[in-house]
Formats: sequence, C-alpha cells, structure tokens
Amino acid sequence: MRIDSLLISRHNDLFLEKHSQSFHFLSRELSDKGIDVESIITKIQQFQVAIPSWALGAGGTRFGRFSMGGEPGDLFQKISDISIINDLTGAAGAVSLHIPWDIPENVSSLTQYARECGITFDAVNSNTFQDQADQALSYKYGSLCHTDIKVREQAIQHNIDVIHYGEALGSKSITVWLSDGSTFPGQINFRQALSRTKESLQEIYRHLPTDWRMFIEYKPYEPQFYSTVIQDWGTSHLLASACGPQAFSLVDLGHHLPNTNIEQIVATLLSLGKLGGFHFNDSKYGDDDLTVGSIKPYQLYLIFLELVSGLADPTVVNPPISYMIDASHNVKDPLEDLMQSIEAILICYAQALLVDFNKLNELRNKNEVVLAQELIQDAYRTDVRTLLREARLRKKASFSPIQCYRDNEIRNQLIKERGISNKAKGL
Ligand code: LRH
Ligand code: MN
Repeated sequence: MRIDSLLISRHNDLFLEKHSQSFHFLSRELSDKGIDVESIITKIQQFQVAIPSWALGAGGTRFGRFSMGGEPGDLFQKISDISIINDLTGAAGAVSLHIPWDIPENVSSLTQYARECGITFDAVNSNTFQDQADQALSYKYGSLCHTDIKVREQAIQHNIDVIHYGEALGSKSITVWLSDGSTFPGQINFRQALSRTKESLQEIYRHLPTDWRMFIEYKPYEPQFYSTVIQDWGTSHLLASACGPQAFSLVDLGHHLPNTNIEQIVATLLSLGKLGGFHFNDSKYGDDDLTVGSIKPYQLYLIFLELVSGLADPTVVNPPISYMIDASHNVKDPLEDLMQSIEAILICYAQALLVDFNKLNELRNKNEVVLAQELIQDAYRTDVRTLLREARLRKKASFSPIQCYRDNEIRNQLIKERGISNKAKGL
C-alpha cells in the first residue's frame, strides 16, 4: 500500500496559512541572530534515518505481546510500510534488514519494488544470538567466542552469507551484535573468549568487500546477565581497530549502563574516526527500546551537539555515519512510534544546528561555564518544529505525519488489506 501524494498535499492545505505565519516569524527571529535558516532546512531535508525491518510489527516482552492488526507479513509489505513513513516524513528512505528474520527471497523483484518505493538498503544485521530450525550447532554458549571451533566457523559463515545477501541488495555495511558472554561467574575465560571473538571478527572482515564497512555493536548485558564479551565502546573499538580501517563501532543508545555519558563516547569515537553508526531509541532502565526522545530528549540533543560540532571540525576524519532506529513497540502502532522517533531525531539535529560553536568554544576557553550552558540551552529551548514542517512541505511530505496517518485511517486500511492475524517477523 502506498500513500497517494494528493492525499498528503490536500491534508497539508489545512495548515499552510498558519504555518507560513509561524515560519515567517521564526525565520526572522533566527536570522536576526545571524543563523542561516535556509542551510538548516537543507540539512534537515538531507538527513535520512534507516528503519529496522524487525520493528514494523508489535514488539513484545517475555510477559506478552499485543498485536494491533495489519502487520506486514513479508518483506514487500515491510518495504511498503517504510514507504508510508518515508512519504509522510521525507526522512526514512532506507531499511536495515535482519537476517534470517528477513531473508530476501526474490532479490530482483524486491530491489525493483524498493526502488519504486524510494527505499534503499542500509546495514544488514547478522543473527548468531538465536538457533534457527535448520542449524547444525547451537549458539547457547556463544557464537564467535564459542570454545568449539566448529560453532565459531558456523557463525563466521553466517556473517559471510549475510554480507552476500547485502551485496545483492546494494547494502554497503554489516552490523554485528553478539549476545556472547556468560550468566554466572566462573562460566567463561574472559581473555580467551575475547581473543576468539577477535579472530572470528578478523575472519569475517577478510570477506568484507573493499567498499563495505563492518559495524561492531556493543552491549553491557542481556541476554547474558553476568558478562558480555563486547560489553562497551572500548571493547568494540579495540576489536574494530584489530580488524582494520573498514571496521567501526555502532552506538545503540540503549546499550549503556545507567547515567553513562553517551555524548562523550560519541565525541571520543569521532575523534578516533571510528564512529560507524547509531541505533537510536530511548530507555528508562535497561535496553527498553522505547521511542527516541521519549525519556531523555536532552541527552539526544547533547549527542547531536557532539555530532554537528565533530563533523564540522576539519581535524575529525570520520566516514559518513549510518543513522538507524532500533526500537520495539509494545503499546504503540509501530508506524506512529517510528514517525515519533524520526521527529525527535530531527528536532535534536535542528536544535544542534542552531548553535554557534565558535562562540561556544570561546566561552569554553574562558571557562565561562554559565554562559556556555546558556548558549546550548537557548538552542535546546527553541521550538524548531516549524523548520521541520517547512523542510517536509518543500519535499511534498506531510506537514503533520501522524495526524495525516490518523486522519486517513491508514492502520484501518492496512487491517482491511492484511487482516489482524499477521505477525511480523522480528523482535
Ligand atoms: C540487541 C540489538 C541489536 C539487534 C537486536 C534486534 O539488543 O540492539 O542491534 O540485533 O537488538
Ligand atoms: Mn541495536
């Protein structure tokens, strides 16, 4: 199902007059501060977030899962759902596939359909944290770190297969997240597990096409509850460095112990030129995979301050970053949840673009603590949603994506088309 662009423009007509007043007012206010509003709008329009193929159905926990109906039953329907989000937000032009949850059966018709929908393929994700029905050896005690070379070889081969799937689709990167670790003290030899993991990643790296990148995603715990081999950014970074120049760290916002300064980790990885990508989400306690910006929007803003200032710094040499969402939807309509996440990401990006970093660094060099905070919070307290709306309107996307989605009863149409029993593959 695609959204008719006429439907979007008719819906936008309802808001144009009010919008042009607030846009005119805000543009003048910002230009009076010497801010180049047009360049900010262009940057907002160019910003793209990849949608996880595993988060288009109802998520769930071990305590239960509540479907809302109309879930995508295959990869084509997932691409179609992402095209709905992209047509409404103008910022979701890519999908990140998870293998084997979303093995592309018919590559040529899938890539053609994706092209028609304006969707490209971002990083592909391997999965050696679950046993598949047809799998010879179990990953119960790990995969790339396993004590049995046979299990490690099986896991390495899976990652190589995932790269081949990605190549066929035009993807240029693979994300490796390992649940490998231990649940009880004494269970594993930390040093040997780490070195086996390094050797296995280096073997996968040898199969990486020259124009590809490998993202190593870290996580402190879950499903292991005592130790995780790739537990933090430092371990991810030493493994990426051990692999080579095409290996980078991936920052999943939910993969940090409480009160971790994630924006400092981002600044550090940028200064090392080893920041590969993000899995955006939010959390209150653990890896809750909640809507981006729903719990700690200020932290997200501080992360974008480091991204905008870091990427503008000529001394920072870091390749283009993959921005992806990794969330799970237990109580919200996945498409609405993802559109809220995209809005939160773009708001923090736009606010960070308002900051005069030369002025900020001047204040920092003078240890003007109060004025430095005033400067960054002035931008954070600026309502930039009018700029996002203007950026969308100019792209023929929706003035108000969720309202347009609701007012046109898209979910009901999906339920009519697909029924209520479909269960989308994924988390
Ligand atoms: C692990 C993780 C990883 C994915 C999975 C779906 O918690 O963040 O990125 O493979 O979620
Ligand atoms: Mn993740």
